[in-house]
Amino acid sequence: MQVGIIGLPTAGKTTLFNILTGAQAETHRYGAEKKEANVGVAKVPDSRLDFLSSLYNPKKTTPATIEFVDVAGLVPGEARSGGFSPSLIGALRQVDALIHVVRAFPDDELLHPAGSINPQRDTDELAMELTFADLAVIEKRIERLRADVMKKKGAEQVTAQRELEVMEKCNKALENEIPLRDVELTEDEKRLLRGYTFLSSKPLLVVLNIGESQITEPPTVGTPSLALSAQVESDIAQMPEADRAEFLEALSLTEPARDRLIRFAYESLGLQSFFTVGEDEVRAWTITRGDTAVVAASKIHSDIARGFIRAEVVAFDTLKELGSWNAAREKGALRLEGKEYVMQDGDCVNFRFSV
Ligand SMILES: Nc1nc2c(ncn2[C@@H]2O[C@H](COP(=O)(O)OP(=O)(O)O)[C@@H](O)[C@H]2O)c(=O)[nH]1
Ligand SMILES: [Mg+2]
Repeated sequence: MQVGIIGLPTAGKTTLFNILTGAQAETHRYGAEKKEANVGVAKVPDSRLDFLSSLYNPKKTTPATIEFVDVAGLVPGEARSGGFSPSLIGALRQVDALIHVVRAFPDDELLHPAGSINPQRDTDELAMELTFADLAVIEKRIERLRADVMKKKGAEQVTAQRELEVMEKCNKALENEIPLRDVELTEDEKRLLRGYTFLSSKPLLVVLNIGESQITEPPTVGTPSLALSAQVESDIAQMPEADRAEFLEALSLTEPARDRLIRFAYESLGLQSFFTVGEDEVRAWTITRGDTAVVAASKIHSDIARGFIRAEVVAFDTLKELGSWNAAREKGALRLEGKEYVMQDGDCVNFRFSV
């Protein structure tokens, strides 16, 4: 799973990327932003995993992870002159979700590329650029499909006709500035769109990068957003653990934003975790909401999915309450589930399989 971090130069993307991944990629203050992307991995914080680890004391504890890509190269106003650059679009198509970093912090010595600080404008413009990029693809596709509907016969014609209808529905939404993620689609329609990588259909989180003075009263933009000060968060991350509490309190912050942001990204991607436990390893595994037990098994090993017999499942809260796997078994809290069982967030699982 990969989350792209995008936004205008000086928004604080690379600063945020470093906080999330613990990397030390170069931020910039003067001159142009470098064009290469930074890629790094963040561990998904999960107090449940911490608890299980304290319960089992395993040799190894492995958290779920998300990959973040700091995608540079956004130039303001590009949409109006024909869209994102092809290389930027290519990079954005690869990711599963987007974090848009919007600059709200003032700094007279750090020139905003549009000449002024205006978070609402920057938020709206990026949303529009995503919409334009999708419109360009859809308009071309519609032309093609119309021709196919005229030319083709039988089943092929029916298929083309169906796809054309979905495309026209999407086209209409985009023309009304509705991103594709907000368009209601039937399962059939979703299937027809699966091969496309529309940018406005990806989950999008707006992060407002605020100045220290704005922490108590952050500005808002019309869409759901998370306000944090990348500078402050970066200072916290570099500070000895012992000094953090006092520093947070002095700024009226309850916790670093890092963990909250990673969890938010995880959830907005529709992801959830299941756990495997034991003395060797306690581990969180990533699945998508709605995944079945056999899909979960395949994340661990294809053999486990192939030879799947039953999954022994106990909810995290139950395991925590009862204190051990054996206690759960004795109390009858351990369920035996089949391949088609729909996994719940926080399930602790032991797969029985034979190969
Ligand atoms: N005052 C202030 N400066 C920041 C903040 N976040 C980033 N910066 C500074 O803004 C400049 C650009 O940051 P960078 O992360 O390179 O932005 P990018 O161009 O979006 O990757 C750097 O000099 C950062 O130190 C912030 O929250 N407050
Ligand atoms: Mg950068």
